[in-house]
Amino acid sequence: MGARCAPLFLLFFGTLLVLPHLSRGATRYYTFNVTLTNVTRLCNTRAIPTVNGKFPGPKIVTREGDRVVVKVVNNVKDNVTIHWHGVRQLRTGWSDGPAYVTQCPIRTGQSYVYNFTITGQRGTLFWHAHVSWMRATLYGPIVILPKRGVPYPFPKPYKEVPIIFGEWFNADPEAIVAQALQTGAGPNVSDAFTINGLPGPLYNCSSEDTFKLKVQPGKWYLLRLINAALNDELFFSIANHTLTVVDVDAAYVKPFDTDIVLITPGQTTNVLLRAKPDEGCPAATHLMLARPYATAAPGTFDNTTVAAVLEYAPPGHIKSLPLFRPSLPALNDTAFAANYSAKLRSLASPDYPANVPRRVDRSFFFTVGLGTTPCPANQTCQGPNGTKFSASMNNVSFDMPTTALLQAHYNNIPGVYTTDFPVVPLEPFNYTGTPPNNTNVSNGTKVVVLTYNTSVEVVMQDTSIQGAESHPLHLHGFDFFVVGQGVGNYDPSKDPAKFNLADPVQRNTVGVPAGGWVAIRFFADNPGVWFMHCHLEVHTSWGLKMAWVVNDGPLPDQKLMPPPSDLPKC
Ligand SMILES: *[C@@H]1O[C@H](CO)[C@@H](O)[C@H](O)[C@H]1NC(C)=O
Ligand SMILES: *[C@@H]1O[C@H](CO)[C@@H](O)[C@H](O)[C@H]1NC(C)=O
Ligand SMILES: *[C@@H]1O[C@H](CO)[C@@H](O)[C@H](O)[C@H]1NC(C)=O
Ligand SMILES: *[C@@H]1O[C@H](CO)[C@@H](O)[C@H](O)[C@H]1NC(C)=O
Ligand SMILES: *[C@@H]1O[C@H](CO)[C@@H](O)[C@H](O)[C@H]1NC(C)=O
Ligand SMILES: *[C@@H]1O[C@H](CO)[C@@H](O)[C@H](O)[C@H]1NC(C)=O
Ligand SMILES: *[C@@H]1O[C@H](CO)[C@@H](O)[C@H](O)[C@H]1NC(C)=O
Ligand SMILES: *[C@@H]1O[C@H](CO)[C@@H](O)[C@H](O)[C@H]1NC(C)=O
Ligand SMILES: *[C@@H]1O[C@H](CO)[C@@H](O)[C@H](O)[C@H]1NC(C)=O
Ligand SMILES: *[C@@H]1O[C@H](CO)[C@@H](O)[C@H](O)[C@H]1NC(C)=O
Ligand SMILES: *[C@@H]1O[C@H](CO)[C@@H](O)[C@H](O)[C@H]1NC(C)=O
Ligand SMILES: *[C@@H]1O[C@H](CO)[C@@H](O)[C@H](O)[C@H]1NC(C)=O
Ligand SMILES: [Cu+2]
Repeated sequence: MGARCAPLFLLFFGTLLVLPHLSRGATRYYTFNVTLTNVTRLCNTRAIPTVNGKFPGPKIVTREGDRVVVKVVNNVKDNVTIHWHGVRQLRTGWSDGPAYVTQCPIRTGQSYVYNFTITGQRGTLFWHAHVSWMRATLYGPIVILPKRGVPYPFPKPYKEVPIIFGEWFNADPEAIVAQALQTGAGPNVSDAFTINGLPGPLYNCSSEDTFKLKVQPGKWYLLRLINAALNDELFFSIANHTLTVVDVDAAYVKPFDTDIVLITPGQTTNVLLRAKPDEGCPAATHLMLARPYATAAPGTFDNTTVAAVLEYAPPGHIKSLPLFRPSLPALNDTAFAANYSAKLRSLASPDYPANVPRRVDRSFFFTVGLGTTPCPANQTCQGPNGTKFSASMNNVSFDMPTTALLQAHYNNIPGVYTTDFPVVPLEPFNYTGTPPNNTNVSNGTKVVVLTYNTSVEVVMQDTSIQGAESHPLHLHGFDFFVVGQGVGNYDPSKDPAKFNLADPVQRNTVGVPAGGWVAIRFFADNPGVWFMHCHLEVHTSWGLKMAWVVNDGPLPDQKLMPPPSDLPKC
């Protein structure tokens, strides 16, 4: 091309084609100052760890293709790390955040710069602390807009609103988990759920603390739902409004309408809400409610209901208007959960293809569930039958190392982990039938090592050893495709024939069905050490976690980056 034509070429392709798809993203800088801040909820004031004094924490707004740089300064007495939940972290595992997996904690008075790009993702994710139960108060939204000039594959919303669910404790969550791990019993449950940090009018002493969403008749709203609760999957519904699900875990889905959303801790769901047109809009206040989906015994989980308010602008006199409440499924409605999950499909369009692994190089079968460990000598324990609660995958309860796994991997430090995580259960049993009489689990710091770009299938099977329960399993460093799910025991001779390899939902957290199984597939195309764990924090604390080590590939852009110079030391 002659020089004469170049400006025209640049103008044409620059504005119309090159900019949206090939332009370098912007860099977004943030400082997260972790400090104690007095917050009052349910008439109870606590000095809680917050980021920049905000609860919930600040929203990160970015675009696909951007770089995000966050300097985290720890000014509380506890150790802190921050995890960018769902961000792929391609080759930047040092910025992933789980304590003792990819980094040592940021200690009091220290700081660490997280530095990563957003690649191939658009929608909603969130950030949260990833050490002990610090994420109880340290969490906030990550909004990922499409690249500049690229539209949503659905009507452009008039406004976008994060709706982040949390769990409020009147006591210090760190003391609660410490006590539970000491006694072996289940931890005290939370005192309220929150929407954008507020418990809403259905609790004692909290009606002032209600999130209100003012909407204009006829307009479209994009609600970015995030479940940042510690220990509970949630049903969510808005009275008299149908929601259209368009995106989960920062990947578009085939839109579908529903009155009720189910969202596990670690999941996000973008829904479109159309405010009623003027004519169809009754003078009324519509409650948005969320409460748990759980099959555990009553008393072992917080079964309360959080409420927020949808009100039409200009506001009427709210108190005198009729108040409509949505109805939610029963707390233990597993059939609803199964039907809802089955509706989620990847968009799988030419612009947003579903790159599902069709062949499988390595296939794994992991049991997930609760068990026990014997009470140490000289102690009395308050878990089942005088034992301590434990939790495991393939009967291995994960022992946290004291050196970060990624550092051990990168620097070839021996003795930190072993590479013998079982590929299948060592002692098969009827996983969803009468539990075996020995419920004791083993322990270790065991990982699975994968060659770069291996295509992986993992079938995760719930166990009924301490009661069948849904476990939201979260994989760091990857999105996976949910190719199958079912009730009872997975049948390797029949079930794979029913797998969906065309448009399975793509996500980073999936509920392993209570008394059932789920099959996921992914390409191990991200070198590093990647945590996989239940996102019910109580189960993670009990050991329901493991890690994948993905080796470098042969090419320069298939290798883990070197560690940053300010990486915290153990
Ligand atoms: C963090 O916040 C505390 C309390 O507001 C303040 O004293 C301190 O200067 C802040 N530090 C940074 C690095 O912003
Ligand atoms: C919280 O409030 C108490 C009582 O007013 C006060 O003593 C304490 O210094 C406050 N803490 C913080 C972190 O602001
Ligand atoms: C973030 O990482 C990029 C790529 O490694 C590097 O060029 C840049 O200097 C880093 N930024 C900061 C603030 O560390
Ligand atoms: C709103 O929903 C409630 C039940 O949740 C129902 O009783 C009421 O009639 C509905 N109102 C309108 C205007 O649809
Ligand atoms: C809710 O929890 C309370 C206290 O933990 C318990 O007494 C009650 O039976 C539970 N309700 C349901 C419907 O499970
Ligand atoms: C759900 O709980 C109710 C009340 O506790 C109980 O009657 C019912 O059998 C449970 N259903 C399932 C499917 O477990
Ligand atoms: C148990 O108690 C005995 C007697 O007090 C003591 O000698 C022993 O060290 C204790 N064992 C443990 C594991 O604490
Ligand atoms: C409880 O533990 C005792 C002693 O180890 C054992 O004999 C008993 O069978 C156990 N009961 C149950 C229900 O597991
Ligand atoms: C497993 O246990 C369930 C429930 O008791 C039973 O229905 C099923 O037949 C058992 N499966 C096998 C393979 O034994
Ligand atoms: C536990 O089960 C095994 C195998 O099913 C059996 O051999 C053993 O006797 C049982 N032990 C107890 C204490 O019931
Ligand atoms: C882990 O297993 C070892 C035996 O391999 C046992 O001595 C130890 O008590 C177990 N630790 C926990 C926390 O269960
Ligand atoms: C914080 O982390 C360091 C490094 O791993 C560890 O030595 C220390 O015990 C931790 N402090 C607390 C309060 O957990
Ligand atoms: Cu779990």
